[in-house]
Amino acid sequence: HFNEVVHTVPMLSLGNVFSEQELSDFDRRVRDRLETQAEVIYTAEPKLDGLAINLRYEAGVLVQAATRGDGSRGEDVTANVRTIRSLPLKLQGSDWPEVLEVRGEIFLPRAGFEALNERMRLEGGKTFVNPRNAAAGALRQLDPRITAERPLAIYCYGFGQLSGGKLALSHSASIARLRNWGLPVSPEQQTVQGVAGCLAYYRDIGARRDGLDYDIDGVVFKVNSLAQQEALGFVSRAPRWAIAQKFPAQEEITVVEAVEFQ
Ligand code: D41
Repeated sequence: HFNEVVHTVPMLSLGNVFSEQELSDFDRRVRDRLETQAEVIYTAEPKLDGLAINLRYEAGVLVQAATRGDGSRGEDVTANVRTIRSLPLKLQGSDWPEVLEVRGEIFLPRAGFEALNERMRLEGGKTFVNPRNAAAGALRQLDPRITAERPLAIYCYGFGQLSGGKLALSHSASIARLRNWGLPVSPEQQTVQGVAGCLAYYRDIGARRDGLDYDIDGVVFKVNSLAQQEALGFVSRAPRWAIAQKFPAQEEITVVEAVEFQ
């Protein structure tokens, strides 16, 4: 029911680590490839548990929004994404490139999720298991009026096609330009120094996780210098300059009450 969109620049995936040792190994590989002993500057941000999207602005106007799909082809969900209140249909200012593709994560804040499930219960409908499923359902509605009733949000964190080349010399400065154009970016994004800075950030966000108004499943670190990003390049479909450090899976004890054989 949705038209296919071929991504002009493929949407990459993100490598994962699950321990301090693996993060340290990642940082070591980065410094070996860059042939530097100096500490690398990284950007750090929460890893939102949502849906990756590509937004295409032409002459400052949102003309297309496509899901990540398999990274090469996604689905055209423009009409639904246009209902996201915090997302500008027209960028502020005038210094944006003619073609600006921005990548981000669409998510449903916890408060909106609770309100939506409450409404679903009252209407006698099905409730959603978690905010991510509810966000995915909202994005796949054929009637954008239904999507508009679900309070979706988005934070932008990356780039696709850009006419006229890069926006700045660093990732953090590029993100700052998005913020100036009115695009929503994570207020939790910071630059940190070396693996020690990454681990301190991971612990701080981990401690504050339950107080955030959205679900996260880890943190993402990106080499801040775009020159260093270019020197590092990619392996298969993932950049060598970025990594997600995941939180341990949340475990609960439960009781098996019955087993029904069929
Ligand atoms: O919050 C996220 N889920 C997130 C996903 C993030 N903060 N940054 C990301 N950065 C990238 C690159 C480094 C490729 C620009 C990502 C993703 N990718 C990503 N999301 C889904 C697949 C890849």
